[in-house]
Amino acid sequence: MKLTAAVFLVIIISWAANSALSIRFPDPISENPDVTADQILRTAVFALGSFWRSEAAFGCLDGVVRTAVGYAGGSKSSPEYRSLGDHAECVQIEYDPRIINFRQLLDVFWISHDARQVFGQGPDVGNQYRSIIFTNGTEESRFAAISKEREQTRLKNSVVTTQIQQRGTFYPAEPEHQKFELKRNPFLLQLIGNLPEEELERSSLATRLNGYAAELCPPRLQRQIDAKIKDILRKGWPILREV
Ligand code: MHO
Repeated sequence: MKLTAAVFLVIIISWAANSALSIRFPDPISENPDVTADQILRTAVFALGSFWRSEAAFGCLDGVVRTAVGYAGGSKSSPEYRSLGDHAECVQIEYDPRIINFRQLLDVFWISHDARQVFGQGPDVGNQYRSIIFTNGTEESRFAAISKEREQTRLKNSVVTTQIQQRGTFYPAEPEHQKFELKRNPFLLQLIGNLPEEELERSSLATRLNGYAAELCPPRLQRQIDAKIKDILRKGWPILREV
């Protein structure tokens, strides 16, 4: 069952009341990077509207190790949020190809936005919200083209606006845009030990919780994380190490 806002509030209040005197602020967790796994990781980049949401949409998937938001697809060098020129807001996904593949990421790409929308996405208007699949040439371009055709067939009379582009430079966005959904939730941030920015950006746990905070994890995982959080609160040791 999904944790409702009311339940969440009650938990926070009782947690604060019960443990006001006993909260310990643990040292930040340093995740031991798995070097062998890191070597086989692949990277994908997609543009599908506001990068806050895009990052959250991919964060919960099994096999996604970490995500980052940034700018790509344009020509301006050193883009920034307030002056991104002709770039699009993008999410960069590092994934373990033994667990998830590019085609499965494409499936998530299509269901996470409306590729028919011209010059925007949802309420967000502008060229920076356009839909793009970046590929490394090779078979990724073929998979992208096939999936776009499939989407076009599915949507019949509307035009799928998604562009397929060779991947160029990905410019990481400013820290305040990274894991934005998670950062909106100080309770969750504290639950994982208030990691410093660089650790937060590299953390697989933060990547998942960013999706959880936006309620974009598959329902089974949302429930699983709800249960873990409840359990932690019950035990009174407010730290979450993995989900
Ligand atoms: N609708 C969003 C867009 C943010 S975005 C990262 C807003 O609240 O401004 O472009």
